Amino acid sequence: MRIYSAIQPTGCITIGNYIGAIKNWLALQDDNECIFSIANQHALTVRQDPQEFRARTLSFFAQFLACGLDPEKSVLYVQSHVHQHSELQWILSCMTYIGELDRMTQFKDKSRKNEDNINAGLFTYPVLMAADILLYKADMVPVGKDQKQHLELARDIAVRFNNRYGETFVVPEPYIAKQGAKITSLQNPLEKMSKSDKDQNATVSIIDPPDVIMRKFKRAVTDSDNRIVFSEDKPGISNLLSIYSAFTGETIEEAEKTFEGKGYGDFKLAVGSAVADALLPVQKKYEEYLSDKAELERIMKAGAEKASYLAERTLQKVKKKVGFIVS
Ligand code: ATP
Ligand code: LTN
Repeated sequence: MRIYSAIQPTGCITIGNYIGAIKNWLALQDDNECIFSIANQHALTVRQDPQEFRARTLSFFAQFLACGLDPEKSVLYVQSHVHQHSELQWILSCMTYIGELDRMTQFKDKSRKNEDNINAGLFTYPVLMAADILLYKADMVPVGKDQKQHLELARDIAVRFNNRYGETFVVPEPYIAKQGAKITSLQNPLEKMSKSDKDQNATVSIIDPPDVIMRKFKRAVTDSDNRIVFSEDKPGISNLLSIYSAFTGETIEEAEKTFEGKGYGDFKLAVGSAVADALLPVQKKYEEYLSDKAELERIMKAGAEKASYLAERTLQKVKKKVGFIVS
């Protein structure tokens, strides 16, 4: 199967992104044709300092590799290196209705959070995402729950195009893991853990040093009683159990047993050290990759070449179908 997914280079890669996205990607890359990108054009919908933005893109790419995404198995690239995304986005935006974009909850959320910068890119963001996916004829798109609505729109656009111009696009299926699809903030367990959260204690980055990870878990918000069980009325504890389970491989039920009779304090420390231990080898590799920028850029460029080749084939077909003169 052809798999496509992407992550925006904003903030830092959190354990939410790791559990909800990267961990699933790693499991898929052995038996599928995978394409993963750093969606830096999407990230431009919020203001970016150019120097920081460039450095963060490079850092994200190094983190991809450090997590175990393998350029020999998967196509790994940076979105802006493949111009076909923007070209297809224009064509698809002429087939997307304003009413459809207006219903997107992420647009509403992000508009509320960036009242001084509600730009057109924020509004048409899902069309660019549809272009990303459809360019590569992806069968399946592994994402967290928050992206489900965008994916449904991508499917609608694909079907609409195929109906109007004849079979062109593969209609992609979402792949949302049952567990860990929504890791929540350590400070507000009712909200998703978000890369761009300004509260440093709300998120854990995969490159946070062990002492910082421990401190953040110690401060994590829990609930009033003292039972460590997974349930809807205990969002803080349930979130910590999900994180623990994702990093140790224990099921939620096993983890509940492990912590039976223990207090919240001990539990939070145990979750913190499970996360810190699991991330240590990733952090070591990250430093290695980042210390050789030339090699990093070489891998990036090779990925972009592979991606461009695939993207161009689809784009040529689309251009012909809509009636552009192609050479
Ligand atoms: P931002 O805060 O900048 O919007 P984000 O943390 O939501 O960023 P994205 O770049 O939008 O991260 O998402 C990358 C991938 O990680 C997507 O597949 C998304 O669904 C997944 N993801 C993001 N946050 C979580 C989370 N808290 N739990 C599980 N999966 C998540
Ligand atoms: N919008 C996504 C990131 C993203 C993406 C994609 C995910 C951009 N293009 C294509 C899957 C497929 C996000 O914010 N998580």
